[in-house]
Amino acid sequence: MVSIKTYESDYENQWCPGCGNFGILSAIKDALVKLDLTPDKVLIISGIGQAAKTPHFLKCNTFHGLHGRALPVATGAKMANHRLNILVNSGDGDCYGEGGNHFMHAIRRNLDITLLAHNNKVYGLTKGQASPTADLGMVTKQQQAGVTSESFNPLAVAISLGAGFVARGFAGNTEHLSNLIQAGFRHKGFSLIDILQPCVSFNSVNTYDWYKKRVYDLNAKAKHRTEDFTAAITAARVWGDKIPIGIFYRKEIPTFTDQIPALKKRPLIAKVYSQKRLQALLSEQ
Ligand SMILES: Cc1ncc(C[n+]2csc(CCOP(=O)(O)OP(=O)(O)O)c2C)c(N)n1
Ligand code: SF4
Repeated sequence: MVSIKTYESDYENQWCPGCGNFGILSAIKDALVKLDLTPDKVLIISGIGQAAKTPHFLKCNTFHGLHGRALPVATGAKMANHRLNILVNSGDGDCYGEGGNHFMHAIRRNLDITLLAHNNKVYGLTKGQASPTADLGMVTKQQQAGVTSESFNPLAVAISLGAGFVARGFAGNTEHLSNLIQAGFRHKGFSLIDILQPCVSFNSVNTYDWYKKRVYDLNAKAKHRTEDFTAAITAARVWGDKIPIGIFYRKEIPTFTDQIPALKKRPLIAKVYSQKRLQALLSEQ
């Protein structure tokens, strides 16, 4: 039987005490246990950054890649074995900055994976420079006169690109976040969960208290219809005194691997191939 212990690794964790990543890690473990997934069926992939260290702390199949390149790795892994449940852990810089191009194309392809973007609005590992999601005017050690560019809105971008599952969680509400992760895993196709993650060392604005005063569950009342594209975009643009969390948009669309005939019978890794025929093909060149 799968339990939290099943997923516990013995790597030393050096995240700052109080970092929002701890809440995210707990929610991931809780979700994997509730989904009753054994570690052999799960692959966790990341790029570079504090968020990207998450796979070290989970005992299952893991891959720690290059900065911004978790999604291309996930694409290759899903092609090789489309039966794997793939979770990508990325920072806001890693995912929306360095990896922005891959973010766009993973959505467009509708790769069947769940992406958790730990959004602390800064580059945590490199000591707090503003990231693409930092709000206009935010002061950091590097942006002493305040951020001058508009904040990148990952939810609105994902919805407008046609992503089939778009949600926002909060690291300070692990039960709600675990439910979102479970729903993301169950969704067949690309699921994005952007997670409000306090960075206690380099972001003194978006703290636990700041979020706790503002977040509300978008799905608590039946008013928000997750199949309504316009309502989803409208909700994704709400930011300030009130910040919605929950599922913004949901739609089933054909996945990337489901449309590839060669993957219908079995995963590529289980395919028997003839070395002789391969040699013959290569020698034709
Ligand atoms: C191509 C490349 N550029 C820059 C770096 C340096 N670098 C390492 S971590 C990092 C920031 C990570 O920030 P983010 O993705 O927001 O994650 P966090 O640490 O906040 O979780 C940077 C710029 C790198 N490793 N590779
Ligand atoms: S620097 Fe920020 S993101 Fe990194 S471990 Fe510390 S609190 Fe977490």
